[in-house]
Amino acid sequence: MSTMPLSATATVRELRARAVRVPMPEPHRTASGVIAESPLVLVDVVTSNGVVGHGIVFTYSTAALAATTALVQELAPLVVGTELAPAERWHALCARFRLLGTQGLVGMAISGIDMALWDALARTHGTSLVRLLGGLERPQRVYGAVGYDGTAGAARTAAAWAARGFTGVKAKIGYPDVQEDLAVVRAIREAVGPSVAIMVDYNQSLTPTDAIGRIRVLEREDEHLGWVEEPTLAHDFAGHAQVAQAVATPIQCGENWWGPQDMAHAIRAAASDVVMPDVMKMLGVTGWLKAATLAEAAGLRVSTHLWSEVSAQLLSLTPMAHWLEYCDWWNPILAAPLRVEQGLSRIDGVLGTGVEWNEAAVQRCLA
Ligand code: SMN
Ligand code: MG
Repeated sequence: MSTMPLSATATVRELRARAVRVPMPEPHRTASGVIAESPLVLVDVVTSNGVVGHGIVFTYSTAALAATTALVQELAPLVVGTELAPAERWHALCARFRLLGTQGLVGMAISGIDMALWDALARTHGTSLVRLLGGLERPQRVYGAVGYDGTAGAARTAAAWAARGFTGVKAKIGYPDVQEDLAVVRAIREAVGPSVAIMVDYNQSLTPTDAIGRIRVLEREDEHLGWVEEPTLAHDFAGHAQVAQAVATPIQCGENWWGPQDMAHAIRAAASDVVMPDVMKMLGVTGWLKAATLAEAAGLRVSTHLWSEVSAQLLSLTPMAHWLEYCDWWNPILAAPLRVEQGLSRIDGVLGTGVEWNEAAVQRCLA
């Protein structure tokens, strides 16, 4: 493919949405439920100069897959025929849904479209998203996920990440007793050695009071956890602030905040010491960039959630970049999954957001 700009301007000719169910080799367990497969809406925008941009919507539950796919498709009349201008389209789509609201499926549909539009724009200019936005490819530290799999399972997974050169791991905890949380952290430390960062994720499973009690027990240990994630309900900003005030370990939130406005409210409430906005729930690339600006102004370090390919581009552009969450669940349907070398993301030479389908695999996973 030529790297010459095809044309400075283009219009959107077509919007397509397809539902796939991508199996996971192993289910991912958390204190708040199990993910055994990835229900995804694959969004394609085709431009007037023949460029195709791609976006991914993750519906978490298969129950939401058909409805979200239909919703993306229903938005076609608001996108097809417009100039390829993602930020402009984002504002138009958000304004169109002011009365219904942009949380939930509507926001997810807007996100998928927004990601596909940015991807198409970067590809139209023959470059990557980060370069389109004026940045450079900065390698980011990545961490690997460790499921709610007990001490032996957690230690095994953590050791595998460390053996691959990852310098951080994040474990799901929130076991029936805090002593089990502690045992998992100890087992992971034993398995990864002294220099790998350990983060933990309660996935909203505790009350603020229980969270303070548990984190204090974890802090009695000679172990400095990188962060404690979502100890209580994601939208209990006051509860999170109470926990953050009471403990020394940084509190991490963001994956469940809907759009930059939620981010602003959470920051105002001092709900989180570090933040990890999710590119889908932030309403796409456009929303995520606004969120990162809010974090920068508030002096908060920024990590990402899932969407490794797009997120590696976005963190590259973020001066407060902290950690990139590595997620390989969607690799089976990607033509070129994110490259990680010696624990760092590598995006040099990537076109657009880097999301491109392995079409044969997509065909096998169609829902
Ligand atoms: C998470 C993400 C996606 C599904 C389940 C759990 C998680 C994370 O909380 O931090 O990656
Ligand atoms: Mg989490």
